[in-house]
Amino acid sequence: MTFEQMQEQLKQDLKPDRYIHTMGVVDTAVQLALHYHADAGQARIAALLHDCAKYIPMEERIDYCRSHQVEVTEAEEENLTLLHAKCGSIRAQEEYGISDPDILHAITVHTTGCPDMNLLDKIIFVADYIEPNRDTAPNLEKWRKMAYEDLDGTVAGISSDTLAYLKDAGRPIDPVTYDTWVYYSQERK
Ligand code: DGI
Ligand code: FE
Ligand code: FE
Repeated sequence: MTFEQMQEQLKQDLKPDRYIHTMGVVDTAVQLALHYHADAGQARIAALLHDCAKYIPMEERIDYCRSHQVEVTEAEEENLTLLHAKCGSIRAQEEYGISDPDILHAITVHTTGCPDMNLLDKIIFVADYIEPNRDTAPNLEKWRKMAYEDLDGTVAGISSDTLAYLKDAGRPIDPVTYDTWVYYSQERK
């Protein structure tokens, strides 16, 4: 499949707002990849497909993972929203013909992050948060600028804001989200 074919298929898969968000992530991820000398082709595809499972019904997500031998954690069982990341990686393989493990990994970890991410993972994690169509998160302007100066610091900042938001909203925290914050904030001391 060409990028344009994937883009066309994705447009059918997502609601208009989600498609607009996705194209913002594509632009931002490519800019970050060029800036940090990562592979812009990989970044473009990972960004395009990162939310491709967003519409899979919550009640189907666990079975979709298990039937593809993908493990579901306790935190994911309790917060099915989180599973759009792992389901997205499966869907990228099955429906978009992606086999590049780097792209699939970046999709898998895009919501919680994880300790010791590779460059592509961090680019997608950060681009998802700072893309130009997002406007409700705190400190957005700060992270948008910092992303081009200190990518690891930006990962730390974004995970810190996400944890604060989750605590405030009384939503359960996936230990991986917490581990990401610990890893990237300690790395900086
Ligand atoms: O899919 P997007 O909306 O573009 O962005 P995303 O994949 O980063 O998902 C964002 C949502 O995921 C946001 O509402 C915060 C939530 N999230 C991230 N980490 C955790 C979490 N939700 C829970 N309950 N627990 C987490 O640890
Ligand atoms: Fe997402
Ligand atoms: Fe997203």
